Formats: sequence, C-alpha cells, structure tokens
Amino acid sequence: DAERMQWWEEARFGMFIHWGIYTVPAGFYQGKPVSNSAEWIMNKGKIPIAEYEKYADQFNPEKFDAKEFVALAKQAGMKYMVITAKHHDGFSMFDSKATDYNIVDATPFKRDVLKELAKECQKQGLKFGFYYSQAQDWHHPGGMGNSWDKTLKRVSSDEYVYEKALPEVKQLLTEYGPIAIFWWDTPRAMTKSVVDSLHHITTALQPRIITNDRLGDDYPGDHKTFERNGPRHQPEARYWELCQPVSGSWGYRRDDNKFKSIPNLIRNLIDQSSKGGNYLLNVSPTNEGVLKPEAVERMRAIGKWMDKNSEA
Ligand code: FUL
Repeated sequence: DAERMQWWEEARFGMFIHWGIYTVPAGFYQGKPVSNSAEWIMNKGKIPIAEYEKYADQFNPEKFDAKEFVALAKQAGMKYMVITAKHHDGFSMFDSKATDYNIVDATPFKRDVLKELAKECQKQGLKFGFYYSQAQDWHHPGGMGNSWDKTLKRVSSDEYVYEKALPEVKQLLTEYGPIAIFWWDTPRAMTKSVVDSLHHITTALQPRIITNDRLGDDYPGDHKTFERNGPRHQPEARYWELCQPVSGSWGYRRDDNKFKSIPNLIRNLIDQSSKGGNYLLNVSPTNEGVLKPEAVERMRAIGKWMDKNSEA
C-alpha cells in the first residue's frame, strides 16, 4: 500500500475541477440567485427534471482547451487532476454508454472532455482521476436525493446502480487510460451488495487506483477527505486531503467573486503539506469552457512562488 500511495503522498497539490451543465444557469434560476454552490442549483431551486435537461441544449463550451488546463495545473505545481465525471445532477460529462444524458449525445458541443483531459494528462505527465457521485443522482428514478420532482416514477436504488452507476464506473475505468484516483461523494444508504460491487469493480479494473473515504461506511478508502476547512490539528489518518474551491462555489456561478487571496492560498498549501496532507484546489470552468482570469492569475502566482522556493 505504501508503495501504491507513494506518488500521492509526494504530490501534495492537485487540481479539482467541477464542471457541468449547471454552468448554464450559473447560479440563477428564474432571474433570482439560488443560494449554495452552483452545482446544487437543481436541488436548491427545485427545478423539474424536464426543465433542467434543457440546460444541456445550451451547453456549448467552445473555448475549452484540455491542453491549456493541464498546462496551467502543471505550471501551478500541481501533480494530479480530479474532474467531475458525474455530479449529483446526474449529467455525465463523458460519452456514457449507459445514458444519452451526457455531453456527447445531449449537447451541441458533442465532445468528450474527459477523454481530452485524460489524453493531455498522459501527454504532459499529470496523474488523472475522476469524481463520481455514486449515490445522489437527481435525474435517475432510482438515484438518491431528488424529492421535488413528483413526475419521477421511483425505482430501487439497486436498479439505478446496475443500470447507470456501475456501467459508467466500468467505462470510466476501462476507456480512459490509467486512472489514478476515484473520488466518491456523499454516501447515502444503499444496499451493501451494490456498494461492494462499486468498490470491487474499481479496484479490480485499476489495481493501483487511490480512493477517498466517501463510498460508504464499510469503505474508509485510501485517504480521508476534508472539505473546505483543513484539520485544526494533525489528523490521525496517515493519508488525507483538503479540498477547497479557489472562490466561493465549487461549480461556476456568475456572481461568485469570493476569490481567496494569493497569500491565503499559498498559506493553505503550506499548512496542509506541513501537516502531511494534500491540497486539492478546485477551479470552475464556465459554460464557455474557460476559467475566470482571477483563477488563472492565482494558479500562475502559486506556480511562481513554487519555482522560487523549490530546492532543485
Ligand atoms: C460535496 C458536494 O455535495 C459538493 O457539491 C462538492 O462536490 C463537494 C466537493 O462535495 O459534498
């Protein structure tokens, strides 16, 4: 295990990317700002599925360039990248074979951005991994978390996992090259057998994969996740990671100007690594497929600081 974890332990710094069709409403529904992080808008705004689906028709991030994202991460001194393959809204950001509700089949953009990033990461030497919302899926009738859309004809969560989550996880682990990380999120009560299946398929298909602690109670994973706030004291866990958005929201919302200052970000990075943890800093591509200049500026500044202070 220590051998498998070695690169991760040495990495210290990674790029988290939250990206989805929620960047079309970008925090606003029916002209009003919806509170909370942008990727939660469907839930917080109680948007019916049929209405939310229409955002896919408008998702056309033509300025997206995988090469630039990977280069920026490298320049910042990051060693790995984790991107949302499917968030709670249920929209798949890759050419999913399990559902047409995905970036290739349901948007005018028609490009598999995960494939583009996977290739670029391999080319430029960055480790690559996926975030996957395995329990919450507000689009599938068996997914957890959608209590507002009364048109949903509920099926069991087992059915959802067999129909969508398992095939998607399998596809992500077989068609995208070496996958360094699988980042589960928001465990909810699912039957033990499907949780076991998700775990087993992941480690069987990519034996060197590193997972976090959010699959379910029986699975502590390889590392402990801290969200937004780092541990106050030295954690007991040997491997842990703080994830934090560079601004206020994980997903892009157009009124989010709460960018953390450059000194603050550098301090956070030092703070986590000096305690033995990793820092997974999140950026939020827009519906055009680019980062706000404030985010780019911050990545570059961290990179400069790294260069100035590296031993070699
Ligand atoms: C959370 C999710 O609900 C948020 O939307 C975000 O993805 C964060 C990293 O994990 O719990």
